Amino acid sequence: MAFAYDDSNIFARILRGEIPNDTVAENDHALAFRDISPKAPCHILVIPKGKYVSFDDFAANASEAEIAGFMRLCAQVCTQEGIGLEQGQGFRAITNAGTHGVQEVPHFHLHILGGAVMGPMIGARG
Ligand code: DGP
Repeated sequence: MAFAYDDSNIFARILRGEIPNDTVAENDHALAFRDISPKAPCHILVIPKGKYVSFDDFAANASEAEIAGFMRLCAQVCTQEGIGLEQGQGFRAITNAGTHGVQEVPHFHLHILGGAVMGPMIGARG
């Protein structure tokens, strides 16, 4: 089954400038902004500018330039926010995919969470 991208998803609308966001960093291939419902003192979402539904879609189909741009922006966010291991105390990076991953927004995004100890990796299922 192909990855079917829905142009009406909320992150597509953010990329089109239709709704505001609190941008922390951007490059040619990716955008990083604060999560509207933060789960940690620092909670940033990093998204590719291209139309990718999920991590597996992005990993399989994005160009090398898009992948490099996305990853470099993640590094920039960690440095800027002071949570990277060069200067800070670390972070957790999570991506949810599909029904079992409990993905809410169908545009690939990496959650970068820091500023406190994150606790157990996952909570109770169900
Ligand atoms: P996920 O479950 O992995 O698909 O997480 C989606 C995240 O997106 C969730 O933590 C809340 C966040 N979110 C949803 N709508 C908006 C929005 O309009 N703006 C921002 N900044 N974040 C949003």
